[in-house]
Amino acid sequence: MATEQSYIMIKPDGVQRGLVGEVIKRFEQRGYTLKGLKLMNVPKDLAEKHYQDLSARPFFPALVDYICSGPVVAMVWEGKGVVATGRKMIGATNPLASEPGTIRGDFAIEVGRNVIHGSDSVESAQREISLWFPEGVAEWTPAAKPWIYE
Ligand code: IDP
Ligand code: MG
Repeated sequence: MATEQSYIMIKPDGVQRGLVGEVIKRFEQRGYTLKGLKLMNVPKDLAEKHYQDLSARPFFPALVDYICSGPVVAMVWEGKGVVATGRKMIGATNPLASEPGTIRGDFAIEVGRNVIHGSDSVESAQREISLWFPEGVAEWTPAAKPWIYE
């Protein structure tokens, strides 16, 4: 199995609204493996680095303020196809365009309060994981692995 990882982050609105357990439940139940997890307040420079590709966009200052407005839950999830599948589970950037059944489609309305982040490619995931987890992540193999992968 490829050890593909994705950086998944519950944004401050998701934490404030009590959606931490719901999000974790969905990734766990799909069969993905939690490799890193922490609740943290986000320093402004970290938010700016995370969203550096969007720095020229008019909504960038509001986006940074949003991410720094309360604690986030930073996570690393691992498993086959977790980057692309994680994006599908999260739904479209604009929650009004997110399908019901996705996290944003079930729990959000506005793009500036869309509950969750997920890496958009394996390369982005590697960059984001080293940014948010410079200390590294946990090493373990779930006992259920042979019941999830053939
Ligand atoms: P993504 O989170 O679905 O990958 P990106 O285009 O990478 O979407 O944008 C990052 C985040 O910036 C979005 O999740 C959303 O919170 C915010 N954002 C994106 N577009 C807009 C916008 O047009 N107005 C306000 N916020 C936006
Ligand atoms: Mg993105």
